[in-house]
Amino acid sequence: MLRFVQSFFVKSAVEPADYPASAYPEFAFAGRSNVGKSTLINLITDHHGLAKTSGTPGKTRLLNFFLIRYKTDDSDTPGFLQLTDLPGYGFAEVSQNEQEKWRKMVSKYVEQRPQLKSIVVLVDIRHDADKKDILMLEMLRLRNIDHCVVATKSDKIPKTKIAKTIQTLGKGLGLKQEPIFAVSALNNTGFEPLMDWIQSRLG
Ligand SMILES: Nc1nc2c(ncn2[C@@H]2O[C@H](COP(=O)(O)OP(=O)(O)OP(=O)(O)O)[C@@H](O)[C@H]2O)c(=O)[nH]1
Ligand SMILES: [Mg+2]
Repeated sequence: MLRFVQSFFVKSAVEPADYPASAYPEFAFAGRSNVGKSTLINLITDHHGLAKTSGTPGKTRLLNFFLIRYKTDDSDTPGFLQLTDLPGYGFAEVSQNEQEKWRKMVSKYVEQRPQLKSIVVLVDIRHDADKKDILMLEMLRLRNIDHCVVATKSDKIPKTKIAKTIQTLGKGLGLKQEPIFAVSALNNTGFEPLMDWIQSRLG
């Protein structure tokens, strides 16, 4: 099993020139604002308050880079990777201009970050497949960027409905090979398959 044993906030950035230099594989978290990206980062790093979270959509407006020291059961030697908390998309009160800024920030990141290994796209388990998420996933497929989907807030629906719901959601999102995992930060459940998936991406 993959375990994150230490985590540090490195910096926030908008422009590629300001991204932190890093030789480590990087995993980014994308999704609608308020879906739970920052909460997920805090949970898998077991580091409360590492990424700032909020009930108000639009908390994360910059790219936030985190450095992680990890261990796996297979090796005594620790390894390093980076996580990136991407600004959320799709909240209502945002101007056209802000949306364009967001689009540029994220497309520059995926184009100009060679360390980027994979993107975890978060969706809310309670909602049907959303246009903005579908567009995000299409962009990743077109650019050949490895990715998976995490359905957050699974505590909000009955346990017995989780499997069926993510299956339907995956279809609606047009997923083919890509896996979809259900997680709950509230109950701290469902994270193991995601951690296994990340581990499988570490060379
Ligand atoms: N019930 C429940 N609430 C959650 C879960 N994950 C996140 N939340 C709540 O959802 C809200 C938004 O979480 P954030 O992690 O700040 O969301 P975000 O995706 O980082 O949002 P932006 O920074 O605006 O893009 C917070 O109030 C969290 O406590 C979950 O699994 N279950
Ligand atoms: Mg956030």
